[in-house]
Amino acid sequence: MDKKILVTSSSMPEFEEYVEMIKPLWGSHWITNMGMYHNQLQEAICSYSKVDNISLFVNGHMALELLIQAMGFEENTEVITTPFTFASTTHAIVRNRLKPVFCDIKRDDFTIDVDKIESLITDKTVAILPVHVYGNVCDIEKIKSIADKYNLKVIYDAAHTFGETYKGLGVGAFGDASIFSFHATKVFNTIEGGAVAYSDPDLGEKLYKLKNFGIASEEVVNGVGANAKMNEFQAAMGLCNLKHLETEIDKRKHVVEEYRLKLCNIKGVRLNKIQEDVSSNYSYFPIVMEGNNGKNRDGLYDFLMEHGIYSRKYFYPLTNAFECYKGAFDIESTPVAYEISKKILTLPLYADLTLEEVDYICELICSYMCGE
Ligand code: T4K
Repeated sequence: MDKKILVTSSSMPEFEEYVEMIKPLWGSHWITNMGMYHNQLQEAICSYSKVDNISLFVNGHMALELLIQAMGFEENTEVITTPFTFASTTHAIVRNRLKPVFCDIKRDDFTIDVDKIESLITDKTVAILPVHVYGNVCDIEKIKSIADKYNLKVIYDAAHTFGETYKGLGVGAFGDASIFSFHATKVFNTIEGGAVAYSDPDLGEKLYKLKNFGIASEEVVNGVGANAKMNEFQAAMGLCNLKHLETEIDKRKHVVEEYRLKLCNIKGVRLNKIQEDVSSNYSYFPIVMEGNNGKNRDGLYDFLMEHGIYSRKYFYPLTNAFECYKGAFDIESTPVAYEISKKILTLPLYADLTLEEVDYICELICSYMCGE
């Protein structure tokens, strides 16, 4: 196959559809600061994701960073989280001058191991920040019962989970708040973008001010806010993409089913667990290279790349092993996450990936695993 296949490819509306959508902006000249499309998208996303309230942001990271800030935790207090995630999760905690305390993950769905949370709680713990990694939903009930018992806040990094439901309820409706990412690489994108889903209206007001310089009114600035507003071009992209999201998710479902069918019997390749209570958005397709005959993740990554297939090692290295945190954390405190980070590979997945392309990738995996 001559074509390069990257790990993903942004979903985009037809060019004309987007152009039609942005045309009125040349009339109004109102292109940012909670404009018409921003407000329309906020409402549309609220209803689509089945949550009480949504606050839009310029990207998922700023949504998370400012959400943590809005919680008003005392400096140097502790937040229990996992290191098997994108840089954003850990950086958002550290940039708020809080201390991440790393909990290990489960082997089967890579989410926080709830049985290991309680032993990490100290009198400095203020919150749990679990990640619904790859769209795999954490053990929500157990996390709630621990948080209730110790009076902790729960903030979900739901960056990968937009559009999913858990037991029929919007996945963003759990915990004190959740963040979604609408980055170009996500199931639903606003080019760059993100949102906080929340239920407490006071939190909504704080978020609004934090993303808009702390401005309360034209003459009153009563908070030290940042600037993290979503602009009208992003929101217009979101409104277009939202119309096609169900179709896009359905196409991704077919891609995932084809992968599962073709890879389920390959010795040494383990697939992501299917969660019965979750309506998946099919955002990522991770495989765990358990190894066979000396075949390993890095070998497969290189082999696929030689054939034009650009898989990714999400999430390697673990965030607690990042160079910028050298000496700050004990990597051995999360042995399962460490092991998985060395074995994980996310395969190409996007709505327009053809089943023939999936078959080709699977044949390559098969030939790598079975070859000498
Ligand atoms: N929490 C979690 C758990 C996250 O995974 C993320 C983001 C966040 C929080 C923060 O949300 P944001 O602030 O990003 O909204 C990508 C994404 O940039 C990032 O959003 C995502 N997680 C992370 C897992 O993946 P990179 O550095 O791997 O992206 P990059 O540029 O290498 O792109 C990967 C592939 O995507 C390319 O090979 C092709 C495709 N692509 C990329 C771009 C930029 C497109 O098709 N179109 C594009 O415009 O981080």
